[in-house]
Amino acid sequence: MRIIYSEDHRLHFPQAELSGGQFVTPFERPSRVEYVLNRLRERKLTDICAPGPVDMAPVQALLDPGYLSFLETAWDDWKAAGMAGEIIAANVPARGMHLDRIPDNIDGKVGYYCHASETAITQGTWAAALSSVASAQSAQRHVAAGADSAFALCRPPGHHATADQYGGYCFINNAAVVADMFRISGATRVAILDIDFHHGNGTQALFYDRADVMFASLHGAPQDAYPYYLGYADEIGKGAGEGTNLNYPMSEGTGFGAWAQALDDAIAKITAWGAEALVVSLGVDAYKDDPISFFRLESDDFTDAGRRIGRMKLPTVFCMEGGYAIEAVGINTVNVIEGFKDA
Ligand code: SP5
Ligand code: ZN
Repeated sequence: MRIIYSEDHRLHFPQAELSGGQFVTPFERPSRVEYVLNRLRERKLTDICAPGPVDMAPVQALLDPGYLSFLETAWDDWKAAGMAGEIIAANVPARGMHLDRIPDNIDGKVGYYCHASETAITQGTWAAALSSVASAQSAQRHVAAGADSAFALCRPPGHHATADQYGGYCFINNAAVVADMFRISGATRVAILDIDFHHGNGTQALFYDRADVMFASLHGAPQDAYPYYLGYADEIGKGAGEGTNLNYPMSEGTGFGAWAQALDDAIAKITAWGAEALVVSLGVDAYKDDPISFFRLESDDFTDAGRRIGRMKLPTVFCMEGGYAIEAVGINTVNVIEGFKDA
């Protein structure tokens, strides 16, 4: 399987994540990619390439132009305003306030375009986010040109990013851009299967009213897990998109038995719907030792999951999302890929 990643992911490495009222080294850190690459090489998966340049047209077609220009200049604007540290949102438009009037002040803008203040922006964040979506796009082009599958080792991840908000370590929704590119390049129906521990709120929001992209997510129940305010089972899509959004919220301690049942149900529905291409939001934070999650998958379970996904026999692009049990991230991610290949 072709694997695509950019060294420019390193340009995004804030010093701080706001966690439990303290600033800690971000869970989402550059070494995650190293562990995946090392494991890929160990397992002789060595078709590893850098992406071509980012193609902004599909990104601009899907996302809000004001949001993209905010991200592009946020660091310079922040510094020009005399801010000493990294960009952290300290204010958000809350209940009863204007949700549609964008402040001129950079501190106000940051809050407007952010939905989770754990995520900091730093000098290289925009360049890294572009390199991440460039990897996803190269993977999509590889599959659209006839390959069975490709793995975009995206960093930063994407599935929490909406058309106009960042958060949850995500800035540009890589998987969503890939799905939309499959549509643009001729697929009638595209499915996104999100197996990251966290609900893919950004992806859901981007396609909620669309009938051409089905979104299915397995995740920690929103009552107890980030992103908290979305991801309930009764969110089924709206308008033309009614019936094409599938949420599988699960409780603390969920192991592979219940998780795999949800996976099989999602796979059956995607298959019955008639998807022509598949995008997998590949997070491995459902792992039992993940430091910020509460499912109990074992490393071997990821191989099993990959095999189930592979049996769909759809053209497939994997986009890396989360997974923070650092040493195991490589093993678990590559297990999914190997299971998929062996199906
Ligand atoms: C892509 C992805 O997996 N994003 C996840 C974002 C999670 N953000 C909330 C993190 C909450 C961390 N809580 C720390 C608990 C430490 N025991
Ligand atoms: Zn996650």
